[in-house]
Amino acid sequence: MKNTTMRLAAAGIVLAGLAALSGGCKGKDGGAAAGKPRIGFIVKQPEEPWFQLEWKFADEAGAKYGFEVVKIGAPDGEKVLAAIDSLAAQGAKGFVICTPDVRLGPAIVARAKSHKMKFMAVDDQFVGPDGKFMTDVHYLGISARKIGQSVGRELYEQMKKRTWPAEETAVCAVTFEELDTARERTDGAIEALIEAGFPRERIYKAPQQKAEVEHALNAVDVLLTQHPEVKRWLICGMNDSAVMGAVRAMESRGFTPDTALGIGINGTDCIVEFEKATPTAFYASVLLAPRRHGFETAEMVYKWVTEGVEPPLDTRTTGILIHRDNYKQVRKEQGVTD
Ligand code: FCA
Repeated sequence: MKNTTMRLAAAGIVLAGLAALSGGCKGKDGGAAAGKPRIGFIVKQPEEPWFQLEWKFADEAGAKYGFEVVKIGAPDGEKVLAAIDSLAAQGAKGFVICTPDVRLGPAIVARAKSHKMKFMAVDDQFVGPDGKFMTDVHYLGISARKIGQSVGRELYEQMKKRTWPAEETAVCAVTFEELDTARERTDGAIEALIEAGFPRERIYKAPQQKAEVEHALNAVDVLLTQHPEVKRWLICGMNDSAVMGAVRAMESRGFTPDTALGIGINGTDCIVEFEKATPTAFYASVLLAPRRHGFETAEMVYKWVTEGVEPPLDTRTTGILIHRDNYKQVRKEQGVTD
């Protein structure tokens, strides 16, 4: 796992390097060599299928309007600022960013301003020095609490359908509370479970230190050690990776789809689970709208820098529940086939 993460992080660095290199061949306009306008698309975790899909759909916007998308993986603040400089050097007039840390917001705004660049935040909303959202920064994200609530409701429904006795069952919420969009999702799920009638005292949080499968696995392993009495688990988390980590931790303690049930969010990173010959405890996911997050943000920034059309300040997207039996069909309908 570690090796894969490191290789992928290295790939991010290579991407950033390539982007910087291609800045060397500027055209007369100070922009792209081929005369195509450039838009940057910076993401915090280039190894996540979610972000790869955003890039893919941004490229589709580029193909439609005739601009080039410079894709950069930036897992920390230093790389983010270097990426913005590199984009400016390549003549890009704007970019889309999912920042690795929402508290970098003010630094990103300042750096973009210094290069007179327009930009939008995607997925993770910037937070100012006062701890409040920077609502003056254009943003497209998900309706996090509502999506979380739909996960909670479905977990409860499935528990009833399987006639699992509530007194033998507990909830494992893999949390990442320092990121608002993540906290809203797990809070929403917990809220809906309680509202449906699940006993509050058997809802346990497993805080992950980083939003990665391996960290979710470790956090849940600790929780399982603390609660050997629990016979059945309902699992929620901020995204597919969180729930996949939990499922792996449960499997190694002997839990199966008959005793554990997880629902993710993203609907993009979990496809491997659905493709396994035998069902796993990863029961379902909420498929978000990567096409809107990738295509529309790139399109909006492009129109902003070329036609002066300012994007809406705040756009929220929704999701659709997918599972083994319908994921191919729904993804096709939503235009999310890889
Ligand atoms: C965050 C998460 C991603 C995805 C996105 C919409 O950035 O890290 O996995 O869920 O929100």
